[in-house]
Amino acid sequence: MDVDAIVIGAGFAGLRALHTFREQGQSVVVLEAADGIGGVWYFNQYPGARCDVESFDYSYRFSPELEQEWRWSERYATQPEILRYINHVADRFDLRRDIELDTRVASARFDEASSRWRVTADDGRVWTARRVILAMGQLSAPKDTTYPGQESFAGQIIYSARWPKTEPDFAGKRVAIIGTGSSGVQMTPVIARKAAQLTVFQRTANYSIPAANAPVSDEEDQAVKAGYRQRRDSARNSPSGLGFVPDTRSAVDVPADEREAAYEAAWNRLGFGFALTFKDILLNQASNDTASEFIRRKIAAQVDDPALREKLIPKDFPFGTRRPSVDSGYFAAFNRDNVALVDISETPIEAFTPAGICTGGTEYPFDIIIYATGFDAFTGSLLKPEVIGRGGVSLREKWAAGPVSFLGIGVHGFPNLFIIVGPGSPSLLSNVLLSSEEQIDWLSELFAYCDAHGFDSIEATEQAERSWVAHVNDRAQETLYPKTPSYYLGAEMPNKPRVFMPYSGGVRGYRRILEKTAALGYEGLTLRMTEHRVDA
Ligand code: N01
Repeated sequence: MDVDAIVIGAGFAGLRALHTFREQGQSVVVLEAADGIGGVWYFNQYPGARCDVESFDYSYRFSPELEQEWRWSERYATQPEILRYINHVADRFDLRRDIELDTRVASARFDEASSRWRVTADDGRVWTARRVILAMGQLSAPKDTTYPGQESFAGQIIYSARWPKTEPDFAGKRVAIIGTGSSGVQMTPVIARKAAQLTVFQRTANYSIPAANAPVSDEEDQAVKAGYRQRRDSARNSPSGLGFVPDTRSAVDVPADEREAAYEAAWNRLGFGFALTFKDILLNQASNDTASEFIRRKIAAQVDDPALREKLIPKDFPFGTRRPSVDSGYFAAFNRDNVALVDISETPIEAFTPAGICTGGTEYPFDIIIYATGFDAFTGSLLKPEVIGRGGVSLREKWAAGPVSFLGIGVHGFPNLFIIVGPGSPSLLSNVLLSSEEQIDWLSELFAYCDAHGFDSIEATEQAERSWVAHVNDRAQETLYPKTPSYYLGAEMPNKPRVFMPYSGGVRGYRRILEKTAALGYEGLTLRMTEHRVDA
């Protein structure tokens, strides 16, 4: 089958790309490995899963009618509600007819003679297209963590990002959770209420801010819908796409009592936006210390047992330099009689046994063990299929020392291949849904421009790619992020290049660069037509 554009991935970004490019008159097919749409929101069906960006902001902005129709029930939507929303969008915009489910892409190969991409599924089916859009997500390749002896364990082993369709029955069960990132933090209080006994295996204590979740009242719903355009504009013009604009002062220039009051207000309402209480929390160590110290005190106040409290307080890294969590009762869950913590930084997991897990010479018996150990972030999903560009060079080879791109969107040597919210773009340092819509809107204008001018090839120049990578690195060096090993830097996987991957210059700054690029006739891209080339 030959189409104008093949989109890989039917999550939020892939569906938006399908809708927008189809409206433009392109023929589009979306290839999706799963048997349902929704991407990460389809797979991560663990108990307690919910978004930690507010529902009104973590939703599509492209259709004012959709905005007015949809009624969010809670400030932070649960996974089932988000999946219902995604399915509603697919039906409302008649998207399903162009989505191929159960279709895992094995390879995408650029054919230089025809200037077309040839995409092959793992069952041998083939599609060809002028353009390929990679919309596979940044956190959709789960880490396949294993421990010695795992196959001997007699109970059930579950990976949080491949949650079973049949909900496990936790009643009366002894449950282990390994990992205390956002997934572990979200499921802990919920499973604690259901299971007979829950043991959390923590390697690194993380900062977490209360979600301050609440039902959305009719009054709030009406107020947001009356001013939705302004809300969207505020989000687009805020650093992270969440709508929060920081106090323009340095945290250390503010009198201590005023700073404390500002943190208290942010703690009680802002969730993820806490990091934006002052402009330099992620830029200046002394400012960050004030925020980190405040959060440590808040965590301490939630945990009754002094020894446990000590273990749960993050100590060795500045707040926000690893992705903080947003929780609904995580720390308080450890005050329950049926919840225990094992600090595996002190006593690493040695092995699984038929009965459970062995650490520090002690065997802990379990019926269910849950891995919440995260993902091969940013590049894991993009490098799973074999993507071969000009001259037979693969994306894996090209990115062997870390991902390089122009604007996070295009890669030199890979004409007409475009990445949505990939490394080199604000992606995981932003409201990802907003960032993906921003890029898709920009791409649709680029496609219209090229079609109008007869350009059939779009490719990042080598020089533009080099400059962009340098710029991404320069911006990162202005921040505290590089101080801490995190998945932003590739530290979550052994042998992964240590390169800071997301763009830390903010969604507004990034959008201005996109706009400037377009205004300059897509400077940095080689736009080519069959007979002659135009180097912009
Ligand atoms: O994964 P993580 P996650 N043995 O990488 C530990 C998004 N998200 O699935 O830090 C034992 O954050 C690891 O320890 P350490 C969000 O962007 C969003 O929780 O490597 N432990 C860490 O504690 C989030 O940041 C939402 O020392 C091992 C944990 O497992 C991202 O997804 C909800 C281990 C992994 O934490 C990923 O979150 C959920 C091992 N071998 C997720 N390997 C919402 O929007 C790793 N760990 C709500």
